[in-house]
Amino acid sequence: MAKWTRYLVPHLYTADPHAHVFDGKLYIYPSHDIDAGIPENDNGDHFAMCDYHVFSMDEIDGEVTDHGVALDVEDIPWAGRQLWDCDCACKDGKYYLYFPVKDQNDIFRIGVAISDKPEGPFIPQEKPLEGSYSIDPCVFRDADGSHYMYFGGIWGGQLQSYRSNKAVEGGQEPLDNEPALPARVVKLSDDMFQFGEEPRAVLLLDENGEELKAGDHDRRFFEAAWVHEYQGKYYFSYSTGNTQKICYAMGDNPYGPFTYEGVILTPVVGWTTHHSIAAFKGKWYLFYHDCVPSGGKTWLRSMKVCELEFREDGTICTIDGGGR
Ligand code: FUB
Repeated sequence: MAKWTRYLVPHLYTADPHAHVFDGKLYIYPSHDIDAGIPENDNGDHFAMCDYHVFSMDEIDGEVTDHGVALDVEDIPWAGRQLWDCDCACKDGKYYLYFPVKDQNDIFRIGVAISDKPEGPFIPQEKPLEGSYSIDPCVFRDADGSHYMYFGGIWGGQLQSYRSNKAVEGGQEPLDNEPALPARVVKLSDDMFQFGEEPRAVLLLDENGEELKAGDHDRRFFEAAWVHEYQGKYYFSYSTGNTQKICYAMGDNPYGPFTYEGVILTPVVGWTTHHSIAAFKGKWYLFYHDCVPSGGKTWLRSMKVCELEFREDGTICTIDGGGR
């Protein structure tokens, strides 16, 4: 187990916690899990979330404030069902909440909602971002002020249904010896409401410079992209899905390619694993979730935090998730 871990919210089930520091305060943007009574399946239908709450903290071990409902699926004009992992970015005093939800044809798209405050409430745009697809947006602000969105997730996240940013009929995962499906990265437009370019593949390379293969379930990308920068290097971290690891790869710029480095978090109790990494008041933290408080119900997760340690060479010390 990690040296110090803390469950953050006892009164709601929360997952996929994406943490950011805005004006010296830590804000967390998680999914809000509910028990919708839908049987578990590989499509993730049982993750039937309907709204988001935003949380904030002045100290990592201090009180966690629940700011209430920040966005409700009922208020998104184009939405159908399933509000999955969201993320927030700040530009010029405005806050942009990016979220995936299935549209009325049951296709995941990524939407954006805006607020003057980091905790919302957020007002959604009339339509999803043009050309968006799949799930799990995370937004990284580079030192020059550009914002990059990383997104994608296979199986229930529908990424296997796209090639070169176009939907393909009957899309499947590649064969085991073919390159794995990549996450996508795209620079956002200056106004933050659209993609500023065509999304590109996030290439994950092995130690020989070869792309990770689809059959390499212990290392290939599945979902839950996150990017942070540390000492001039860009770290792309992600979930391996069915093998339940949070792994990371390192690169020299926000587009990659990224070379696989190792495991940040071993399996947790539950099925999904999803995280974020943020520095707050001089220390680095891993935010993640597990299903211990719900007694192992995979669709009722609880977010938590622990300290993250870097070695001198910039590699990350592995944290024991306590599962499997
Ligand atoms: O919370 C719903 C989905 O489960 C997320 O979008 C995935 O990353 C997984 O955590």
